[in-house]
Amino acid sequence: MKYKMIAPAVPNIPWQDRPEGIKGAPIWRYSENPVVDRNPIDGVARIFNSAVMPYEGKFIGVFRGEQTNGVPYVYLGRSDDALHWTFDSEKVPFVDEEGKPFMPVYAYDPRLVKVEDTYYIIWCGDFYGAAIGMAKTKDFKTFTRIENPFIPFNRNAVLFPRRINGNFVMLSRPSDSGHTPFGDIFLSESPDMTYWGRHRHVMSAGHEWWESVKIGGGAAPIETSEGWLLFYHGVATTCNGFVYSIGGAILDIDHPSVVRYRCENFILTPEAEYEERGFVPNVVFPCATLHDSETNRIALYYGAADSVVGVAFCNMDDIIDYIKDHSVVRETDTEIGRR
Ligand code: BMA
Repeated sequence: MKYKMIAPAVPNIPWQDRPEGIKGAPIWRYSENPVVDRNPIDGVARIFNSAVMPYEGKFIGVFRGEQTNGVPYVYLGRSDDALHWTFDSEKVPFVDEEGKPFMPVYAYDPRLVKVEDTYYIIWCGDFYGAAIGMAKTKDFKTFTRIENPFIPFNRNAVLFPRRINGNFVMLSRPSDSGHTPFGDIFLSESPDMTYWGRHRHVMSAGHEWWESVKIGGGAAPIETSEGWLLFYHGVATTCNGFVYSIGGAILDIDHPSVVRYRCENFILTPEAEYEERGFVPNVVFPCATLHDSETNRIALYYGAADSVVGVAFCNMDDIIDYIKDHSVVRETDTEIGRR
């Protein structure tokens, strides 16, 4: 292996070898995609943009379930192989610090990140406007809401999997109240998961045409010997609406507001039928990876067409090389991001 992945070994992550004839970025779709299909549970029409994690030798995840009344919520799912999932029929029962029910008005695009001994769920919800909601759990039985980190409007928040320079670190995308036609990725720090500050700009939309409208943090960054490997989403506009693709960047390990490498090409763009066609066509939206530091294998989980969940595989060394070989960084990437 060329580069080091600084993460636990998870030898049972799903995997398929690279097929012949891959063009562009060295990443390939699971041949049995989608792994979660429509109408997965009673009362839920579609599960997509969702995040999974290794847990007790198996896998667990938080899933965006679009209810049949149209309201999105977070549902818990479990799997032995991270490909076949069973879901709780009830929404995740969030409580407040006193243990009383405290359900978000709605919750979508959940991320799931373990920092130290706690699992954090981060979503976009209503805080008198779209903003970031958060909860923590240690046992996936009690889910305690913690303070909303940011005032509206904000979306696409994801935590780094460890403290950096003593603080928790979160990426997010300040936005507006609608289908935001702009947006850069920022970073904020917190000593305690309550107070967030030392905000820094990380990277701008608009570098390349495929990400010309807005970008947003995707999967939790993976710690590597080359820096933090980030899969994010980038949005282009067309005469028929937005197109969501997946991009790749490598952030500085100690100062992650500094972008070391940023791939000028998308890593994955809607091509498969289930990505091009669906409730919202032409969307691939990354929310999590499973990764194994013994083999440097990565399984990337993404929502497809706001309808289903897909998995794509890549080898970390190859994807880092591809990002480096096609890297274009500008001043807004390489500066510390403070004005
Ligand atoms: C964004 C979010 C995502 C969704 C995407 C495409 O604004 O709502 O959940 O996948 O739009 O519809």
